[in-house]
Parts: sequence; C-alpha cells; structure tokens
Amino acid sequence: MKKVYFAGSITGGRDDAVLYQQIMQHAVTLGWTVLTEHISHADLTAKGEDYTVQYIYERDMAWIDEADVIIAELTTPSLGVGYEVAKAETLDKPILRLFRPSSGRRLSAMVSGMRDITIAEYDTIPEMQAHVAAFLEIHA
Ligand code: 6IA
Repeated sequence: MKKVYFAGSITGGRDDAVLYQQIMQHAVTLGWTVLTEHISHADLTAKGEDYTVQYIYERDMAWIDEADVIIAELTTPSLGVGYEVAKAETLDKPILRLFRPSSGRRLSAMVSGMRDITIAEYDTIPEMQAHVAAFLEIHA
C-alpha cells in the first residue's frame, strides 16, 4: 500500500483539526496508508504530543522520507507544516497543497511560489475530496 504523509497545524492552531481528520479519512477510504494520523486526534491539543521535540522531529522527518506523497493543509499558518513542505520539496516528493480562500487568509509566497503547479483551492468538503482523489490517483 502506498503511503501519504499528512501535514496540518498543531502549535500553529487547532481550528481545522476536524477537517484534517476528514482529509486523512478520505485518503484511507481511497486505500492509502496515512503515516500521521495523530495530527487529527481530538485529544492532541496545541500543547502537542508527549514526546521530546528531538524524537518528534526525527520521527516526522523519517516519515516524510518514507512517504510516497505529501498532503498539506495550509490554511492555518504553521511553521512546522512549512518546514515539512520544504523538506518534501527537497526530497522531490509530490505535494498536494490544500488551501481555503474563504478563510480570508493569504498563503505565504514561500509556499505558493514553490514549483510550477497550482494550489488546490477549495471551500467545501466535496471539493477537498475531489482534490485529494485526483492527486492520489495520479500517484497511485
Ligand atoms: O508548527 P506546528 O506545530 O503547527 O507544526 C505542525 C506540523 O509539524 C505537523 O504537520 C506535524 O507533522 C509536525 N509536528 C509539530 N509538532 C508536533 C508534535 N508535537 N507531534 C507530532 N508532530 C508534530 C509537538 C510537541 C511540542 C509542543 C513539544
């Protein structure tokens, strides 16, 4: 089974935690292994997990290396997600960059200007699911 690394804000803010769950659930439904399901856990507060930061860093970097593709939800700004996307880019991994324009936010040029592919913009769950399905199908 192919593996997807999902990146979503933790310390940056948990407003979209339910949405992260829905994105990962959709990938699982489509037959993918999700390496980062902890990101959606309801009990994971902005305080983060109960491991050392070095452990978290090493584990997440190893998972990005192991993953076939990366899906990042970028609407809630997060230093960690930006770092992970940059790491994935260095490793030449396919990256789906999800963003909701209706948030009223603007995506950092350091993320939107990366590579010559468009950002997957959406405002509804079915639109998000269509982006995820199309992306995973290409890389299946
Ligand atoms: O900067 P952020 O915390 O919002 O970064 C979130 C991203 O970095 C996620 O996609 C995670 O993969 C990764 N990440 C950051 N912090 C953690 C974490 N605990 N546990 C797992 N993944 C993380 C943080 C604990 C810390 C507060 C001591």
